[in-house]
Amino acid sequence: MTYQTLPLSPALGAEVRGVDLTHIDDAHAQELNELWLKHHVLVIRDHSVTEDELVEFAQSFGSIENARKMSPLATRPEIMVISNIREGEAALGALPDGELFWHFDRIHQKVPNKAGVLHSIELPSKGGETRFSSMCQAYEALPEETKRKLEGLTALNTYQYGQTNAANKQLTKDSPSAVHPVVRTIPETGKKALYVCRLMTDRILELPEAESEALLAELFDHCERPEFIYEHSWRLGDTLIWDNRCVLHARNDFNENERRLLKRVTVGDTVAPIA
Ligand SMILES: O=C(O)CCC(=O)C(=O)O
Ligand SMILES: [Fe+2]
Repeated sequence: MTYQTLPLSPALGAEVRGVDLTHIDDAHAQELNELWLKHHVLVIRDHSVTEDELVEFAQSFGSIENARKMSPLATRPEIMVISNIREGEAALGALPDGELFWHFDRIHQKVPNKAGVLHSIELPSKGGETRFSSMCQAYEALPEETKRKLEGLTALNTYQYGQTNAANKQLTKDSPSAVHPVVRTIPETGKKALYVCRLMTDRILELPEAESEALLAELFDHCERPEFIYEHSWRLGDTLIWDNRCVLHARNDFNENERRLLKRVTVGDTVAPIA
C-alpha cells in the first residue's frame, strides 16, 4: 500500500494522503480503485490540478462521458462546470444555485454513470457543502421484512435538466426517464444498495399508486438518515470521487452573491444496474 487513509465518517468516505494526482501509474490506479470500492467516497486535499490532469485522474476509474453542454469556463468537452458564475443573467455552469436534493447522477438514463469526480476552484465563505449518503449502509439497516418487500421491485426515474428539488418538477413528454431495480447489486463487491432518490424517483411500478407513494416516502426518509451521511466541507484544491452506483449526494444552500466553481468529470459505466 502506497497511500495512507483517514476515515471521514463512520458510514463512508476516506481522505487519501500521499497521492500525486499528476502521476497515477497502473499500480496507483489499482490501489485507488480498491480504496474507492471500500470507502465509496475518496478525498484528496490541497492539490490543484489542470483540466487535463483531472481528466487523466478520472480515467483511472473508467471511461469518461462528456458533459451535456460545454461551458465557456471549460477547455475540454469532458469537463462539466458546476458553478453560479454568470455573464449577465446567464449562468456559465450547470446546477448554479442553492440547495440540491438527494440524487444519483443520471439515474434517469439506461446506463447511469459509475462515478463522479469533483475538483474545487472557487468557494463561498460558508455553505455549499456536498453531502454523501451510503446506500449500502441504508440497505443493510432496513428491517428484514422491508428487504423482502423490495425484492424484484423496479422504479421509474425521471429528470428535467436543471431541476434541483422534487416539488417543482415540471416534466414534459420528452423528459428522459429510465426504469431500474429499487435495490441494486454492485458487481465487484456483491453488496446491495438502495437505488431510489427524492429528486428523481417517481413511482414503484409493481405497486398501486398510493402504496408506491407511501413506500417511497418511507425509503427517502430512511436514505437521508444522519448515520449514513458524510458531509464534505470544501476547501480549495480538493478532489473528490464518489461511487454514483451506491452513494446518494445532495448540496447545502449557499449565498448566491458569492462565487462557487467546481469542475466535474463523469466516469461512465459499462452495464445497466442489476438487481
Ligand atoms: O455542487 C455540488 O456540490 C454537487 C453538484 C452535483 O450534484 C454534481 O456535480 O453531480
Ligand atoms: Fe449530482
